Amino acid sequence: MTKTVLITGATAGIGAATARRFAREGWLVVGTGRRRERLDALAAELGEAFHGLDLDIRDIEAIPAAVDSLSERFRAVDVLVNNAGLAPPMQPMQEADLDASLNVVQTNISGLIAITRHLLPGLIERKGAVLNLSSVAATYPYRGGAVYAASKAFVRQFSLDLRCDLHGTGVRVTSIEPGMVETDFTLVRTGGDQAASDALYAGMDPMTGDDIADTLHWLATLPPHLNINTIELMPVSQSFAGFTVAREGATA
Ligand code: 8X3
Repeated sequence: MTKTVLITGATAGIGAATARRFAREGWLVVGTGRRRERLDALAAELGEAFHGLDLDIRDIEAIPAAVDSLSERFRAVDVLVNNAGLAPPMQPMQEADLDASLNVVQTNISGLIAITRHLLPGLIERKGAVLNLSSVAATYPYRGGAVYAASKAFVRQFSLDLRCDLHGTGVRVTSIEPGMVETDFTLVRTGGDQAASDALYAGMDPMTGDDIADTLHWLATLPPHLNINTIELMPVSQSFAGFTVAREGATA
């Protein structure tokens, strides 16, 4: 039987790659996003398998009506991919813009909770799966990442606790925790500075949206008795920097 995946934030990056991957494998794909022209472009590319749903995930009151407006063909969601998310410009908290910080909370946390809550009864009925995009930032702190990293730590812990709530239902939940992936994500994080974004990836070999889409498809098609709780991925060229010490008399 044909299965249905709903992917939030499907208009770019990991979300768009995931929409392509699932459509290619014969799934019905609902992709949510704010940019209608990008949803239309995906629909033109993927054809009847794809339905673009206008939704700003921060608008939590609009979520139930938007999801319930899906036609019968697309309404029976088997797998929810909570991908919509963003990072504010990398700034230490003492200099960060408060609105940009709260925007992250509304998108990465409130929106994710609201759409998950709305879809859970159907996911339980179909013994489906919730695949949540967290980040290595959930585990490894770095300067300028406080709100973003904390939001991703929320996603990781939410995923683990959701497993407890869903115990016995057959619904699977995974926290997917990637490191550096080359997408528009970094362009948002650098405040739209293409040169700064390019510099982050210069001379390394980052993961791609397709790498993460492959992982998501693999998770969605595992045998039903198997749950991957968390999965952490990094490009080989990214690793860990360790602790730092502030010394008297030093400037940084
Ligand atoms: C972002 C991960 O490594 O690019 O989620 O900061 S990293």
